[in-house]
Amino acid sequence: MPEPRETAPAYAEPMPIARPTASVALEGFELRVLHLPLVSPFTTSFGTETVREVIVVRALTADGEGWGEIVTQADPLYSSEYTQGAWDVALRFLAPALLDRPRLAPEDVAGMLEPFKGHRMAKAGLELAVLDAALRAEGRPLGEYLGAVHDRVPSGVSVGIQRDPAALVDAVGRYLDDGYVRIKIKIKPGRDVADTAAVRDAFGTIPLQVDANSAYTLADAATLAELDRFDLLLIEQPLQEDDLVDHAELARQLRTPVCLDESIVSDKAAADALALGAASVINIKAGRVGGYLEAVRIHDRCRDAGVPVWCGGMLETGIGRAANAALAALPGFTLPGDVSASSRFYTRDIVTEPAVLEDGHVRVPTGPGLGVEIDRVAWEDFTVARETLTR
Ligand code: OSB
Ligand code: MG
Repeated sequence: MPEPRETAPAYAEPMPIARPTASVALEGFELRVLHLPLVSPFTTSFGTETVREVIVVRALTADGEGWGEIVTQADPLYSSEYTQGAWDVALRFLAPALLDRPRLAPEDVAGMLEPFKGHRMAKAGLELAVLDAALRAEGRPLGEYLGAVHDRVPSGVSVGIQRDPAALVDAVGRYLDDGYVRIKIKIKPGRDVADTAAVRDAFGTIPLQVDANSAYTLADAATLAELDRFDLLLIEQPLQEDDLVDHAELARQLRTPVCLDESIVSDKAAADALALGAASVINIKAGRVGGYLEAVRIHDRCRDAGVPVWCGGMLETGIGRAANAALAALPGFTLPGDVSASSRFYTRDIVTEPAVLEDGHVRVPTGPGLGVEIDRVAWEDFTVARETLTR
């Protein structure tokens, strides 16, 4: 008989990281809410953003600092998490739990935060800051730590819903001119078939996919099946977050591969989705699943199962984008991710060398930790709230 549950539930995989870091002596966390203006409004089925509100985490340790990013948005429209909720839970529960110990290793963070339900984006941002601090102290790049096998990754771009299909074609044309190797367009009911047709007709056989951000129900299956004729790479999250069974039913009715984003909140959710046939592709976002270590577990699972994955994005600053590039360089990321250049969203970023597009690719940073340095002036200029907790 198995022992009563003491360490991990039965579905947990062994720690995937080949070589863990040394522990750090955590002394404090500084959290800041930043407001970064977007180069242009970003519209999805759930709303329009003109300013990226984000929480930047600075871990303070005896051996130096580390940086993380909590990728919640201002409103709980993509998922239940939102900035003020993440701010509250991080300051009230998560950071104090981590500060309770004299030393901790990045690999311990998720387990220490597990008693607190949900709030995965908040947990991911704290874990990344601790991980960055530990790796910087060892002079070791995040990509190497996670298991990256490429020094650059192909760059796809997520294009928001535009005024009309003609404006969408203009926007997509500009990104293709920039060199992006894959286009994703956002869709919603009433802005799906015609928008997709316009892009397919204008640009021929480009790698193209659509993202519904859970705007449909199974009753819309006939409309979604009309997208089959456009030879899309995939359709991303057509139904609600908790609709795994309906996604499996929809997948049987579509020729277009179904990819899940919002539904995949953990490695366990990924295992369930694959078992049910709810997804044949998975979008991995570290924030959504509670951190980069959980993201690697999902990558490993999908790779073993022969299921392609790609790296999603949450309009990250240069902090999260650097980490995403490292993650996207793992071998199972066989589809281009939403790892676009900083200039896709920002004229001014908070790192000194924001990611640029080179021949349709983004470089995986090679410096210690995230491999990017914070632009302290920009960080300061964009700050709208700050709080520091110490041991
Ligand atoms: O569904 O992938 C999504 C941005 C915010 C919230 C959800 C999503 C997105 C994107 C942007 O599509 C991807 C990016 O950061 O480049
Ligand atoms: Mg998505």
